This record gives sequence, C-alpha cells and structure tokens, in this order.
Amino acid sequence: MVALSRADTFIVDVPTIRPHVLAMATVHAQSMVIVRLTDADGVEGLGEGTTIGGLSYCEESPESIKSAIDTYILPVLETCNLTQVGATMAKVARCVRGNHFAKCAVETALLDMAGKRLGLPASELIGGGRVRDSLPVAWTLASGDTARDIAEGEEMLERRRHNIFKLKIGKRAVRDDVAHVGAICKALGDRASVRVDVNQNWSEAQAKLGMAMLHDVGCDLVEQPIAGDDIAAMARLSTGQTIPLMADEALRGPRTALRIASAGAAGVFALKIAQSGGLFAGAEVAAIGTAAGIGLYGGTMLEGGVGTAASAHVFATVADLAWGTELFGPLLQTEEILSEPLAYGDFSLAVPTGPGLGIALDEDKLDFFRRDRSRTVVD
Ligand code: MUC
Ligand code: MG
Repeated sequence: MVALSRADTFIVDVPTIRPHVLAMATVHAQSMVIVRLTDADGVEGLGEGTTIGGLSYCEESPESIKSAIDTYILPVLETCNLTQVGATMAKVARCVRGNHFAKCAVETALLDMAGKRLGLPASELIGGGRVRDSLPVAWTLASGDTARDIAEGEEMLERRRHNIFKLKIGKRAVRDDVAHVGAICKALGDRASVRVDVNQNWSEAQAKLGMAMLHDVGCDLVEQPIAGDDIAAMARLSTGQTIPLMADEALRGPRTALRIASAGAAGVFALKIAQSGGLFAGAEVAAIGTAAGIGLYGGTMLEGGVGTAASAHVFATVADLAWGTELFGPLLQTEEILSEPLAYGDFSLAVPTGPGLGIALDEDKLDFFRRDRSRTVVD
C-alpha cells in the first residue's frame, strides 16, 4: 500500500498572446487547475483540469474543478493504494458523479506517478501502448478579424509550425461566417487544411445551409455545428451533407461515443481526455470510434503544458489519427509553466519520452501565475 502523503491544487491564470474569440466567449487568459500529488515514497505526479471561458463551455469551471478535487476526491485518494491507478479511479467514480475535468486532472497525476515508478512514459500504460512519437498539430485562427487571421496563418505556414487551421465561427450570420472562411481558404489554398468549429451555435436549419456553403468554399470539416445533445439532428446532418461533421461537445465519454456511433451522428470524433472523464476513458472513446469507422482527431481544451502532455500521451496510442490534433494550447499562452517547454516544429508536437508525463513544472512561473499568490503592491 502506497498512501497519499501530500496534495496541492492551484488555479493558475496565464494570459493569452491575443484575444481568442469563440462563439460563446472571448478568452484573454487561461485558468488552469494544477494538481500535484506526492505519495509516501516521495514520488510526485502532476495533473491539469482546464476548461474554456468560465462556465460558458460546459458545466465545470476552474473553481468547481478545484473544489471537487479538494472537497470530494482527495478524501477518497487518502483511502487508496496509489500504485493501483485503475482501482483508485474506480473508487473515485463510485463516490463522485460527473465532474469529468476534475477526475481527469487526478487520473493524470496518478498516471504520471505510475509511469515514474515504472520508468515508463504514461503512453505505455494506456490502451495498447505508444505507437507514435510525434503528432500533427493544428492552430486555431480566432482573432475575430479575417485579415489578421490570414496573416497569422501565413506566418504559421512560413515557420512550418502549422498547416491545419481551425476557424471559430457561429457568432455572426451564417453567410458572413462563410464569407470569412471562404476568404481564408482562398488565401491559404492547397497549402493548408481549413476546418471550422461552431461550438453548438447553429440551429439545424442554419447548419444545413452553412455546411453546404462551407463545402463549396473549400472547408474540410465542421465541428459541433449544433447542440451536442441533439444526436438525432446530428445524424440527419451527417447523412445529408458531403462535408464531415465532427462531434465535440456531444462526446462525454464512452457511452455517448457509442450512442453517437450507433446513430451515425458523426463522421469524426474530437477526442478530449477531460471531456471523456480521463485518459483511460479518452482511449476508450478512440477505440469505439475506430471500431465504428469514425475518423479521429486529438482535441484540446486549450490546456497548458501539463494537460497538453497528458493528451499527447493518449493520442500517441491511437494508430490512425486521420485528422491530426490541435494540441497547441501552450502556444496560445504568453508563458509556459514547464521547466522545459514542449517541443513544437515541422507542423508537429513531439510526445515527451521521459517517465510518466515526461515534464516538470517551473516553480517560479507557477508561483507567479498562481491565483492565490499574495501580491505586494509597491507605490
Ligand atoms: C473547442 O471547442 O474545440 C479547441 C481549440 C480552440 O481554439 O478552442 C478549443 C475548444
Ligand atoms: Mg470544439
């Protein structure tokens, strides 16, 4: 039995390099819940729980993630043998319903510890193990301005950092949004794949029109055009349109994945570890998608370095990631809170190779961006 000896949770607010304009919120800073667990042998594990735009994306907020962990999950961990990650998370699941982001942060920390104990990367402890060392990475063009988005896309192509772009739409009239997407597709041409994310903001009728028009201007994929709980309408759009529909907010773990796959409600799955309820659950969603012939894409909640590394370890176990990933979260932030930043280049992210997550925190940066840090104001 290896017991928990110490647990710290912090909310860390790191500004973004520019406003990130989504249909439901404009992000100026990312608020990440960082979890650090230490066991009785002194082995340390890191996890992250991050959502987008307070409560505007889903039912969990940074504050609720921290409170669920502190108040309800840590007391369960105090009764567990932390070397048994599956058994520990099964006990957490019996005591805490929902709260997928909070559970994912804790499971991440446990897997980081397990990997360190065994001397293996976390990716070797998930599914069938690691099958790749690097992942293609998309960038989201979401400055809110077409000309600025084109300039940003050109710069990313020039630097060979990204050649897949996701545009955030759904705030304006459908025709205005399509004109914006069309201008970017025309400017970037064959050099890039352009996709959109509507973040559930269209009605079915708007989606029918929008998807047909987006196909005509050269857009490759439409993510969550309508409400994620309307699986019947997603199925109608998936069968009626040539452009593939990607499920994002609709996917909340293996059971929803099975329902969506059975209903033929999506051509592509956006895999998200936090939304799925953890790294193991994320891998199960991938397995269901693969079995159903659904294309896979590695999604993000705009996590920082810890959550991005955790996602990367899961996506590294997926044999066919036909649509790549969007693990660019740390690049959207002004500072990365890791002692050694994740390695991006040649349109890809290198999956860390060290034991566990293969990363470490920069303690000074963590201290600086912690929300609860007492700041001395000098006149
Ligand atoms: C989402 O809805 O997919 C992912 C990339 C991005 O820019 O926002 C996120 C959230
Ligand atoms: Mg999305």
